[in-house]
Amino acid sequence: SEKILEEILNKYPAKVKRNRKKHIVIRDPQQDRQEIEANTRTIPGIVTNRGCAFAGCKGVVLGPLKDMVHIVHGPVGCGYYSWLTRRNKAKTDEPNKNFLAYCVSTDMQESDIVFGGEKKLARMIDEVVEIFKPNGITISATCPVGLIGDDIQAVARAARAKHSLNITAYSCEGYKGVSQSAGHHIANNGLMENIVGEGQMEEPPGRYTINILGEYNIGGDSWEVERVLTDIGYDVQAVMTGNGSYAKLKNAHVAQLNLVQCHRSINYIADMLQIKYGTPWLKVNFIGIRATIESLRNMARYFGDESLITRTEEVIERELAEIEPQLEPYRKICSGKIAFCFVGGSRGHHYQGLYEELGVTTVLAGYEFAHRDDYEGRDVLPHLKTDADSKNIPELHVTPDENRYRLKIPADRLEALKQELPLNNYKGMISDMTEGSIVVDDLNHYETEEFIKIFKPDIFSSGIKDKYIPQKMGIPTKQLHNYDYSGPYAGFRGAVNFARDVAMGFATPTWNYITPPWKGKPLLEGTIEPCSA
Ligand code: CFM
Ligand code: HCA
Repeated sequence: SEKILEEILNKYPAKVKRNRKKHIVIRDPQQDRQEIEANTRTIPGIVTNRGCAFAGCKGVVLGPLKDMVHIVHGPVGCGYYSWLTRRNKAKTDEPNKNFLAYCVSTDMQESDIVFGGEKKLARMIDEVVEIFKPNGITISATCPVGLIGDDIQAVARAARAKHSLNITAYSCEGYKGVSQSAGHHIANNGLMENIVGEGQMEEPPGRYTINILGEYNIGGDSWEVERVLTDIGYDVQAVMTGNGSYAKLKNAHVAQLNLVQCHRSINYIADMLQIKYGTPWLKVNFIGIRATIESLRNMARYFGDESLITRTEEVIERELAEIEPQLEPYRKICSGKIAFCFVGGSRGHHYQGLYEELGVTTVLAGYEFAHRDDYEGRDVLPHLKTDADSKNIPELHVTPDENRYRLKIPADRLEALKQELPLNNYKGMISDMTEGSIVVDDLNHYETEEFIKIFKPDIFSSGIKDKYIPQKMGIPTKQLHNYDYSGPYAGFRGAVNFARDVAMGFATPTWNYITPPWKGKPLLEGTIEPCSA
């Protein structure tokens, strides 16, 4: 495969080849550690799937908080782009306090760019407070805001004092980083600084109170996870941020354990909650049956209570009895197939286990914008160098809260558990991949086509931006961002939905009928005449 890879890369100019080579790894389990380059600038014009810092901040992390109004300060297109396209679902808890269906933008015009948009933004905040009476407001900056120097932080401070409401601004201009990952970090800092801990609760509401971090309720995933957790006996205080709310998030400090589903988008808050309130975090994965079972067992071991451990096993047994017969027919259709699994910053890893349970082997996987720790594991963190691009994003340094910092379990028990459970740890994607499989960071259009020609996958899972390339090559696709309007895919019942949808992709005869138009009829016709001159 080294040779084939060389052939693919040889089509590039030398400098591009040197760059891209560092972003591609052929898995070799004999090697202790395999390095990959990640979180660096995309080569201009190479056509990849990445988004911007605004998308990561407003679209991903802040947007799902349903009882806040999220103002997009900028041209209206940025507002439209982040208007529920991600399918982060929400149910209303308080009457008239779910604003997710709205797209609220200052709709900057040329005159605002020339003369400044601060006044317009301030007027809009007044209007939003008057019309919606939300529990809070976020303001997210788009590229022009930073370019013209609108001081959205000052506008937010003034509005906060005027309305006595949690109104905060996020300087997440699209260009702030090399991808949406920068926006996650900016949003994490802001939520930690302005919302978490604002609540008055001092004690956890239940015996086993947890937060779920990095779960965005795409297609209803967090509802399926919460159904099982609540049944076992957990109290879910806050979900960050799927179906989430300011009302719940402000008391997230009371949890005794934080679960981390998507490490990439929320690891900053996970670490800060540990430092400030003493709450450890556990890396979980509720995608896939085995991963779900392991996560549930690890949670029960953390709390260490015999009755919780027994209840966990009862629920697992009951759920398996329900889903196993449903999965059987789908497994028959899926077994022996091969997949590509390329998603943003965590699903490229998480879905491999679920595919495997259906008998589908992942031969190529990667992330659009994850960092080296999401590939190589957190052990790599001390070796990461901060470059000019990462220096753009301020680090927020928190300290232990004088009144609220508590050891949730005795320190020696925590240390012992760290040897057994992924507590404050994530081991990344690469170590889970099989020999000879390909790991690609920031995959592009050209490489997509080349890898498809080599591996001829039976299914290509990624997003809206690249799904048409394989489809035109006659290969079924599965969007693993928005789930193609289906879901939930998480937890036990979600696995059945996924199996059904993927099996449907394999079973449909559609793909055999695809003949590209140029194979039927030439797109260009003509004759070559001798040159008369
Ligand atoms: Fe985390 Fe996400 Fe993902 Fe992500 Fe995203 Fe997403 Fe994603 Mo699209 S937070 S990194 S920035 S799991 S929006 S819900 S699907 S790219 S793999
Ligand atoms: C984003 C959001 C996105 C895009 C999905 C896609 C999502 O990156 O801004 O490219 O198909 O999940 O909605 O990742």
